[in-house]
Amino acid sequence: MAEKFLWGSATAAYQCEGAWDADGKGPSIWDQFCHSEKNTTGITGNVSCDFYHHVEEDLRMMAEGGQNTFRFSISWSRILPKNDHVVNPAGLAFYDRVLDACEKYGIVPNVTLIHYDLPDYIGDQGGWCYPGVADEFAYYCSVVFKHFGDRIPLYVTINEPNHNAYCDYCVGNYPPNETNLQHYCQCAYNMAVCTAKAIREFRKLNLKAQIGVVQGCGPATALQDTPEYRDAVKYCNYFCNDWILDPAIKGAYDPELIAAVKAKGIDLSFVKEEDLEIMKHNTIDFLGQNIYSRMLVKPNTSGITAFTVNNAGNNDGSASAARETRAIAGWFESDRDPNTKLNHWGREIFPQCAYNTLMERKRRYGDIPIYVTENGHGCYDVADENGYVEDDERIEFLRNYLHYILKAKQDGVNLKGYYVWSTMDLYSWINGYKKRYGLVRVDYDDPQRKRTPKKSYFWYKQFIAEHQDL
Ligand code: BGP
Repeated sequence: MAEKFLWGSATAAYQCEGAWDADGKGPSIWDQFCHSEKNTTGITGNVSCDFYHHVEEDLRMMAEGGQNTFRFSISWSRILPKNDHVVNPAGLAFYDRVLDACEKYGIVPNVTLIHYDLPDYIGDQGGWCYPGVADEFAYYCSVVFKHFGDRIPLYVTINEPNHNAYCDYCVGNYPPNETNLQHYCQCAYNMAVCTAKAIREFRKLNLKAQIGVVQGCGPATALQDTPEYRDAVKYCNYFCNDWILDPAIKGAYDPELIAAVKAKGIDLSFVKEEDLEIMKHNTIDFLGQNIYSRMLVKPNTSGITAFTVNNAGNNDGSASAARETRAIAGWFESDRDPNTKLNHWGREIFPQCAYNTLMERKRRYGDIPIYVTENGHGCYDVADENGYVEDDERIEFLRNYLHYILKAKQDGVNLKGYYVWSTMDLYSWINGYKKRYGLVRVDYDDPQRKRTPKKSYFWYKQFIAEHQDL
């Protein structure tokens, strides 16, 4: 693999492909959810920005924008549409087309094996809590590894296990829409087993490619340094970070974490010795770290366990406006720094978190290669009559975050690449299409889904040109 620093942008299958039932694809849990009554907005990813039919154009635009890498995900239910292990050749052919375009334009693919969209037949059996999910996932991954091999130099097993498990089983805004801490733990555990079993398949093939996992949130931090605040940080890290990253990177859970989870009343009978043995021998080569915001916590004084998000995009900055919060009785709850801004979806904008996150990963996990696999700003874009967006707000966000990301690299983090979320406008989970992240605007009123590069696209091109010698 080229040792050049990778500069690119990222997408995920359900959010951009569209073509939800084309060429033999089976439904995923997101198709199922978005087509059900549970989806109160009626908005779906059925067509989205129709990447399925814009592969060539989108890859060309990336290359013209100076990008040399593209992060995307494979839809499991395009490859294995039914619960019978029969491969859909048209599914593989689609991703061959994506890889052909990557090769044509000199773009390094960084490919995630699952980005939230489990096949619906796995969902029917209990989804991530189905005890057989890891064997099914390993089978699917082995099909992908054998077919694509070293055409893909960077594989990611699962996108954001923590955030996925959190939204599925704590907030309950993603399918299967539960609020159940027991299932959160079981899901996160099964995801760790999925990663280990997929890596075991991967290693059998002796590929040159590397394999990693992508972590969603950063390390917890607090505004005060007292024993109580330090405990809140520790417990939040158990919950959001260590539970995922320790098995993936160190091959084992911290015994203190296991003790704390048990003491919380979680039944850990789903933990199996043979799984722990597989985890021990099948760890990742690199870490993908998504960076959006800070995990600011304080001691939990309310005694309440509750999780909130803002999917309405109506945060006006007032004290009562909805924001992202999480609280676990006795462990921790979210804190709020009055000196920082929130975006419309109630998420704090705090560029320094990029530095703190990367340095903390280095402190805990040493020199593991790291890619910032997502970093981006969701906002309401306004286009002129030509579809052009002067997204200065996004540019400011990216510039400030990149400042701290590159500072972490200077200070010794083994940083190998960076991806803006997202390549083009696409579906934002539950938030729909108004919350935009793209470097390229997509006109959803146009059946052809016309693309128009935004000001940020040109800014990023220039930034990359100025940062070739890293
Ligand atoms: C990450 C996900 C992405 C993307 C991004 C923005 O957690 O990996 O898929 O959606 O967040 O989040 P949202 O679309 O909810 O604003």
